[in-house]
Amino acid sequence: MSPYLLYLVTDDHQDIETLKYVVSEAVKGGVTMVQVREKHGDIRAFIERAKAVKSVLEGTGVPLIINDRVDVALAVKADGIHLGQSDMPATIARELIGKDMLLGLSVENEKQLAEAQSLPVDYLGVSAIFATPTKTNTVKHWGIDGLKKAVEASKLPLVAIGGIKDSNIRKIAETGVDGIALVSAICHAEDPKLASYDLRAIIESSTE
Ligand code: TZP
Ligand code: MG
Repeated sequence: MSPYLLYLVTDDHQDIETLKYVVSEAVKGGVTMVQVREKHGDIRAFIERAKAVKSVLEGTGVPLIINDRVDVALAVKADGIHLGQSDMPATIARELIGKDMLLGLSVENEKQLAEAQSLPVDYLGVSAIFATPTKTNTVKHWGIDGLKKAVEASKLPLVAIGGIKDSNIRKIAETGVDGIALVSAICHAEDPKLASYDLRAIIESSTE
């Protein structure tokens, strides 16, 4: 099983208690990786929330990934870091984090996908598959066909993100992508554990 299979990305609008609840339930439901994504608070709040998620993940075997900030990832001793195209360059990040921490990078077009193949990263986030209210400054919507082409073109593992939910996740899984990352389909679900369980079941049944 790919470690990226069902990849929860947290919602920075949820308070810390909700954040812990969602992560805890999502892990019980079968998410395989968790990224703490903070776009609004300051660094202190980011560290506090990352530590809270880390304590929830302790002993579960589910890796903790930090979005954007290498300093926060190092400060909380996370398992990895996920960078965007305007964050610290991947080569510099790799020097700082060492060879063992996971490093992910978002690619927003074919040129970035091609360039990323020679970077010292572990996986690529294909952003965004569909338009989504969760992130409105997306550059391109790859769609299913674009994602299929990306899977063919990439030797690095790919994680699809953006607008993925129960009604379209099967089609995404069928492209051969290594993982699927979601915010609202899990964070805003009435029952994040059940949502995670159901989403994972769809992925696993479409890749058998
Ligand atoms: N990067 C590209 S789209 C996105 C991120 C962080 C948001 C995905 O959120 P949702 O709610 O799963 O569409
Ligand atoms: Mg980012």
